[in-house]
Amino acid sequence: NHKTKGLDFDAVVVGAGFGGLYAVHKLRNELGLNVRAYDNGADVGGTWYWNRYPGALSDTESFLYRLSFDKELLEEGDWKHNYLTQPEILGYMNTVADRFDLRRSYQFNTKVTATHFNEETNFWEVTTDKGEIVTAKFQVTGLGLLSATNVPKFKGMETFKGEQYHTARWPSSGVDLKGKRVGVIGTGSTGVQVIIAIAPEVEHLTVFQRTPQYSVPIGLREQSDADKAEIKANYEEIWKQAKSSAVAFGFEESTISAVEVSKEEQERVFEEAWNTGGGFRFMFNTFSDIAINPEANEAAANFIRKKIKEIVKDPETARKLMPTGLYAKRPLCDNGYYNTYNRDNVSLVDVKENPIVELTPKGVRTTDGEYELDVLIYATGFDAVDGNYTKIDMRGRGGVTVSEKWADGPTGYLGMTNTDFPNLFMILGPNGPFTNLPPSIETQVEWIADTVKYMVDKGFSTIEPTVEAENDWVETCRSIADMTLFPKAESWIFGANIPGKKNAVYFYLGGLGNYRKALEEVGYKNFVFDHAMANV
Ligand code: FAD
Ligand code: NA7
Repeated sequence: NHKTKGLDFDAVVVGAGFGGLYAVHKLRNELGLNVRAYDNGADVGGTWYWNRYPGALSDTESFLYRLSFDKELLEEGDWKHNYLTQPEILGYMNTVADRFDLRRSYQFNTKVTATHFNEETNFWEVTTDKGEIVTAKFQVTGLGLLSATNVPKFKGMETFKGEQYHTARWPSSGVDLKGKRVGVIGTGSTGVQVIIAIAPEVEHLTVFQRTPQYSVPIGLREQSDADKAEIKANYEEIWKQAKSSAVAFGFEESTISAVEVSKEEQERVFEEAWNTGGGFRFMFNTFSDIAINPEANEAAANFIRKKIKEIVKDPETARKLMPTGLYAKRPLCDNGYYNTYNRDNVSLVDVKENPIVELTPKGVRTTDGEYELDVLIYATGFDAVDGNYTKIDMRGRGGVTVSEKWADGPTGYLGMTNTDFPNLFMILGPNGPFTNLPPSIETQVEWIADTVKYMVDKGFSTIEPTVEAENDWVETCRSIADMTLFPKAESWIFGANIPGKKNAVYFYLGGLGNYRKALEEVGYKNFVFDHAMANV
């Protein structure tokens, strides 16, 4: 009913993860818009469609790794443990898709390859790898922030005679690892999970570690029906608290400085958090300054190093596993990682000490020898945040490409919009919140839907932020990041994990509560509507 001449759809939505699915629901079911959606996967799920590797588990607790907008959906939610396995989350995404009848708007197995803003019509022209071109007034991208895979380029990769898989491209038919010699490159969140899961199954597991990580127990346990009923009875409060907190992981961030309490008290608090489980909990629920004050950070780091030394029996392996740098990456948690190295069939290769030289037909050659393998697993992470954007030939005003626009690092006003790219709404775009993600995704999709409705009601053709507002927001993100220790640790949070990638501020580290306040306070005052007409 909003169809204009030459306009195929009111909105195109890209992505069928939490973000894309909720966007289709809001725009199509609530606003009554004509929506076309795409995903290059064969079905819904996004992250949880692709990441089928053994051991894949959420590190957000089950009760909070879901959408909150629908009371019945929350009420019907079910889970076994306090964390969710990949099949459980994928099952949940399917429930969401069925409940809101979302699949009928999607074309699956279809990649958006190009999208150009036409300044004469004010429409986006969206091209797919199936050769289709459609026009839409609004474009909502839920391309995923940990979605574009990072596969390092080793010499001789194509000569390896065994099988090679990236964890986020794990075949849905599974991979038979029984009795095989398996190598894993990477010891981030994913590597840690896959290592624990496959160690008991394989004949021998060789872990190629470049940088050791701090990891704490996840605290995996079953949740009784009574526990779940209590959570459900308190959901309103729970979501209110999460959305006004910083990291939205379901606890209050601590306000006590680690350096202002005694060593004994530090130890007690860390021990308690270690026993409770959870990476974000360990970093943010224990003390207020672990991610801020080097001394507090060192106290937490020392505690974890001490645990590694206690758990790992072989002193040389323990030494290699002990990180020496700051505890300032996304805080990991695991279900028995360090203990896995006490198994006879698991060995650790430090590829910082002995770098990988090449892949050979038989396996991996490092500077200290050749490791023969049947299967090599890349747990090497993602080209995070902008990785899927720069893969699309995306052009805004004046034909500027997104790669040109983001030459100094990707930017997004409020994490969602961009000057030069009118009517483009990014879900989890650059400079958005760093949290348990579903509540941030919901916050953004709700803002996007409200904004679209506002435009439709007022009859506006275009919206874009002002240059000043975008620059100020990027500056705000930079200054908040600089108050923390995170920029000093090399990780995907600042683009430091990809060779040649711009080291920039990719997130708003001010917390979800403050982010939501910022959205409320800003209103539309930093946006320009119908820019072209204003300039006539
Ligand atoms: P995604 O779920 O990544 O979906 C994006 C979709 O867009 C993908 O299907 C992709 O193929 C598609 N797409 C991209 N580009 C194109 C294109 N050009 N054309 C067509 N389709 C395209 N977050 C947490 O908060 N807690 C956790 O415990 C947690 N665990 C995680 C574990 C793993 C292993 C990974 C990889 C991520 C985890 N995350 C976690 C982050 C997770 O990505 C988000 O929580 C959330 O799933 C993101 O949803 P999304 O809809 O924004 O993107
Ligand atoms: P991460 O956290 O980026 O971890 C990737 C791992 O792969 C990390 O240990 C890297 O070592 C290692 N890596 C990457 N490239 C290489 C090369 N070339 N050689 C050796 N080792 C390499 O990705 P994850 O998938 O584990 O987690 C990402 C997020 O997704 C996570 O926070 C969850 O939210 C889900 P490095 O540390 O760079 O030395």
